[in-house]
Amino acid sequence: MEVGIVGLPGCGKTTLFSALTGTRVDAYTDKAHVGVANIPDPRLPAIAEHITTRKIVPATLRLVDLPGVPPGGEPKKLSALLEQIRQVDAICHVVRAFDDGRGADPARDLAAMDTELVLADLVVAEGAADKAARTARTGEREAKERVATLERIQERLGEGAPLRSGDWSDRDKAILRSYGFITSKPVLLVGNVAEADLPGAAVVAILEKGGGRGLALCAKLEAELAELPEEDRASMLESLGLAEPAIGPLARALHAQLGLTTFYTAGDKEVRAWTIPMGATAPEAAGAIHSDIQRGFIRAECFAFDDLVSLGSEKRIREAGKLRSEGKAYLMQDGDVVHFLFNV
Ligand SMILES: Nc1nc2c(ncn2[C@@H]2O[C@H](COP(=O)(O)OP(=O)(O)O)[C@@H](O)[C@H]2O)c(=O)[nH]1
Ligand SMILES: [Mg+2]
Repeated sequence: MEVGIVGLPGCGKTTLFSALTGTRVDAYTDKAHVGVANIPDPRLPAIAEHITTRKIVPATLRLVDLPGVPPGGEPKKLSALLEQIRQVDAICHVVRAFDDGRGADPARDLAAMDTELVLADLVVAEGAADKAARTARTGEREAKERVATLERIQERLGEGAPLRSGDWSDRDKAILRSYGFITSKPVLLVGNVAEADLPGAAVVAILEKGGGRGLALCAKLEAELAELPEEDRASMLESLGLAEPAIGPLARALHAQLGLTTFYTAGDKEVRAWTIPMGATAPEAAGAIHSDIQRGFIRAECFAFDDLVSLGSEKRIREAGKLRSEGKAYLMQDGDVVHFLFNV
């Protein structure tokens, strides 16, 4: 899963990327930066309280800090950017809501960037519609349906509306996916507010006006937080009235939009969180760890995180009959703690 950070130049993408991934990057290049952010998860230390372990390993989020292109900027740079956005699974759309000396107009900036993305999809939709219309003339049923859907897609885009909103059937959605439209990707709208404007509810309301999910943060503050030693972070957060660094709500919102869930492995070597699609089977979850474990899957020994907390140890879980042995068809549940048995 890869999340692209998208937004106009100067909105704070690189600042946010550095803060979330803990990498230092030269803020003023127009190359994409790729990095990994650790997803904080209170269930990890809670598991380690009951299962003695040497190391805690959080799940991660892959982030790509994409270059910003000004509206009406160089077409070559814009098409290179659009190509990169097509590769990511979800978009984190950063909108400047702090005054950088030019004032701030998050609604305008959001619309400006969205317009570029809508236009890019419109070009793809037009090409696809022409092609589908030619195939439909040969009487192919599937192509006729495609033409009808592509007409509706063009209509929406023509009105300037992104494809993620709108009433699409499962068939339509399959067609949308097959063309990799940018505006049908899951998106999180991130308002980058001044520290004084935190928690930023007003900006979130502005961003969510056109539909979609919003979140406010202050990238500069997040960067400062990331530089602080762990033990000083809590007091700084508290003094700002914040419950946690922005990576928490950001990762949770992206997971919800991408339909992702978390399971755990726990042993004396490490307690670790893993990210999988909701509804993944036990062998698919095993594949998130290693393809060999998926291929050689025998069964999964598994219990619920909540049972570990209420019963207090693996031994008591076993005694209470809460340790389950699950086969290939088992659908993973959020918070499962799993030990996979496999052949190589
Ligand atoms: N006041 C303030 N300045 C910020 C914030 N985030 C970024 N900046 C500044 O805005 C400028 C552009 O930031 P940068 O992260 O390079 O933006 P990018 O072009 O979107 O990658 C830099 O001078 C940052 O220090 C913020 O939350 N508050
Ligand atoms: Mg940048």
